[in-house]
Formats: sequence, structure tokens, C-alpha cells
Amino acid sequence: MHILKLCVLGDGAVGKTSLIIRHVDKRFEEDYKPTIGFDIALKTMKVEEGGIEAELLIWDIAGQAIFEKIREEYLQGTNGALILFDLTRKETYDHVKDWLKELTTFAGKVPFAIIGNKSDLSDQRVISEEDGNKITEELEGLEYIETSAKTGEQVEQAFENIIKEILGTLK
Ligand code: G3D
Ligand code: MG
Repeated sequence: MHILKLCVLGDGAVGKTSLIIRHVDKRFEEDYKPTIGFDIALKTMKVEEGGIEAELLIWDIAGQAIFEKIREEYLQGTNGALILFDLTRKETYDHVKDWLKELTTFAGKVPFAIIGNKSDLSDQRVISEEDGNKITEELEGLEYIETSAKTGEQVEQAFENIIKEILGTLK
């Protein structure tokens, strides 16, 4: 039995916690309050792919990640990551490459996927699907996916793809 560590990265308020909650509990917390302190939410689940059984720990990171030491501890031993940005805020898209740099520095070269979240807010969108595909190609991430933690759109797909890829690295 493998124990895998999946980290969810990205700027504050892009929807990291919401996406994890949606995936794990299949619901959306309208009144979620960001936790303070060194907050890592561990969500364990059993996954199986091609006969490989693994337990997946999904790590959530809180706003206190401004401290490098905390990000280092958070990222150490990561098997793969989702890097989220908010489709309605350009700066969160621009910071994706910084998050990837952090990931590579502290976890080495591991599979990751770039995710554009809040696809339900179509009238406020400032980043196109083309932009998402472009940065994914540039940074060599897994297939670009747009999600809505609010409606649940494509959330399962996002987790399934990265989990499959991580399990593939174990073969
Ligand atoms: P974070 O963990 O990355 O910091 P959160 O982000 O999960 O705390 O989400 C930040 C805010 O964005 C929350 O709103 C949350 O409800 C909202 N949000 C997250 N995902 C989506 C989404 O897919 N669509 C929409 N419309 N909103 C989303 P509040 O108002 O509580 O700050
Ligand atoms: Mg959060």
C-alpha cells in the first residue's frame, strides 16, 4: 500500500479549500472561513489504478504560506500537485509559474496540473481557455482543466487525472 501526497497550490482565495471539500465531501461550503495558522487539511481516500492500491492524502495550504519555511515543509515529499488560479483574476494566473517554481524547488520534478477555477463566473472571466492551454503547454503540465468548486463541474476530472499520473510514476 502506497501513501501518496497530493498538494493543492495557488494564490489566496482561488478556491483550493473549496475544491478539496467538493472533491472529498461532494459539497460546496458557502460560508467557509479560511483557517489560521499552519493549516494542513489531510483528507485520506483509497485509490486504485491498474492493480496499484494507494492511500491519498490531499494537503491544503492556508494563507500563512507567505513564510517560505512553511511552504517548504508543506511541499516536501509531494508526489504531485494541482496548481490553481482564479479565472476572474489575472494576477493569480500570472503567479502559476511562481507556484511551479516552489513545487520544483522543494519537491523536485513531480506531475502537476494547472487548473482554472470558478468557471461558473463566466461573465467575470478574464482568462480564456486558450490562455490556460498556453501556460500549460509552456510549463509542461498535465491536461489543462477548468473547474467550478461551486457547481462541481470538472472537479472529479481534475483529481482523477493527477491521481492517475501519480500512480503511473509508481510503476
Ligand atoms: P483558497 O482556499 O484558495 O484560499 P477558498 O480559496 O476555497 O477559501 O475560496 C475563496 C472564495 O472563493 C470563497 O468565497 C469561495 O466560496 C469562493 N469560491 C471557490 N471556488 C469557487 C468557484 O468555483 N466558483 C465561485 N463562484 N466561487 C468559488 P468567500 O466569499 O467565502 O470568500
Ligand atoms: Mg484555503
